Amino acid sequence: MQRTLVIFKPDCVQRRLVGQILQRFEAKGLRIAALKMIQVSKELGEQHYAEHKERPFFPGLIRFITGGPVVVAVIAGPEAVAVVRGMMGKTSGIEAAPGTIRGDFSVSKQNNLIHGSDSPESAAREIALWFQPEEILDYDLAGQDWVAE
Ligand code: PCG
Repeated sequence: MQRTLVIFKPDCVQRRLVGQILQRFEAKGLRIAALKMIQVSKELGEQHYAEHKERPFFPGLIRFITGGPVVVAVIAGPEAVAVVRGMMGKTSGIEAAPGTIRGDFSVSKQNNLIHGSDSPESAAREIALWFQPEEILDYDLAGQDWVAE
């Protein structure tokens, strides 16, 4: 069982797509291990996107991610990082394949609805940044054996 961090970005909340997209992860067979809505501070946004600090789009990205509430989740399951990345599609909604979340709902490189950790190492760093350990729950799901052996 692997964990990944998913952010339902401000555009996702404003467009009322959180439920629909979260449903895709549940239907896939992944599980919600943690979930909350927060207003992202400038400090948290800058920490989360630290690797993009030198990019020209960084100031706009921070304005975007702090521009309204987000829903943030820890999603767990077999190979959860890669599975969620695949379901999200390419960064740009213009390039993302139909059938992926961004391919189905976005036409933007920045306003691409969700973020998912890009590696298990990033997932560990990002989960520790956004959640306290006690906010992440490990629990049994009835019928789990029918989802993943
Ligand atoms: P995410 O959260 O997966 O990782 C970095 C984010 O920066 C990305 O999604 C986009 O929201 C944003 N981003 C990446 N590339 C560009 C770009 O070229 N222009 C703009 N405006 N935003 C970008």
